[in-house]
Amino acid sequence: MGGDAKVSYEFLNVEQNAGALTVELARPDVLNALTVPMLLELKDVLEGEAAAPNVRAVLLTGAGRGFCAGADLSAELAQQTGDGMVRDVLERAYHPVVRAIASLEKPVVAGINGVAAGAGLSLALGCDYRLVAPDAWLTVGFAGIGLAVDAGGSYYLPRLVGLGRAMELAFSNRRVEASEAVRIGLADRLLGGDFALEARAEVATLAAGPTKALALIKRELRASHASTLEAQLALEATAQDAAAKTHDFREGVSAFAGKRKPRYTGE
Ligand code: T3D
Repeated sequence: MGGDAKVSYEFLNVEQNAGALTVELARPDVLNALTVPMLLELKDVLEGEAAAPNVRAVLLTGAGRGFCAGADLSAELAQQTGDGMVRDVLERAYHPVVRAIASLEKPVVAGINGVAAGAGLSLALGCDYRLVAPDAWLTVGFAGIGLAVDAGGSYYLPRLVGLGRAMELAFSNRRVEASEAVRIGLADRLLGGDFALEARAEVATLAAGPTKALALIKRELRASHASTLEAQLALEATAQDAAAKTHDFREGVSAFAGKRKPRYTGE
């Protein structure tokens, strides 16, 4: 898909503007609750369109008043009572999405436009960072219906907010307002004004950035939690070797010398 275009999937709205791809979860009547077909569509978009070289940053957000209310409780989840059925859904539908977000070599930003609950919050936590609307709120959700945390939430939550706070949020299942979410690291920045517009503008700015360097930064920072200082220094040296060979590095230095704004191409 080149230039400006908008494609409607069955459960997603996917729109590309220059190098920025916006992926909207689109079941607004149920606050974008997740079903297996919807997750498989999301996996296809993340592994297909989003991975294409002409896409340089991705925004994951929700249509309507919610970001995502987690797994669809009305249809699928209630029927998954057989041995291994939930595991199967997680491995088949949720895990590939969580992995695709983590491994995509470009920024993936969550635009939390409204409520984010359960696996909906987990997906947002799996993105590289989170923008949040002032009237959005977040809840870990799972314990509220007698479930353990899934969709990567148990990995990301303690890393983002610390172990004790992760326990408190997951046990209590309480509502976290946008301002508190930013204060405790559950979200990263509150955007006022027209949230949809501002979130898209931020991702457009990322899409005009030095894409290869951003991908290398993503790899470095994502590796850091499971790494030693020595391993991290080695990774930095390898990453910087690669970054220093890019056209965008040469452009960045030349723009600095010329006292002008750099024009990055992602090469
Ligand atoms: O195998 C697997 O899939 C395992 C994976 C599990 C992962 C999980 O995510 S478990 C957690 C599931 N999610 C939840 O427990 C949250 C359920 N939803 C809520 O608690 C509330 O809807 C919210 C707190 C998110 C928002 O409340 P509110 O008052 O703003 O909206 P509402 O009126 O409750 O919801 C609006 C509509 O969306 C409503 O439909 P209606 O009555 O207008 O026809 C509601 O039923 C529907 N809806 C909301 N969440 C879900 C949902 N429908 C299906 N599934 C949902 N999760």
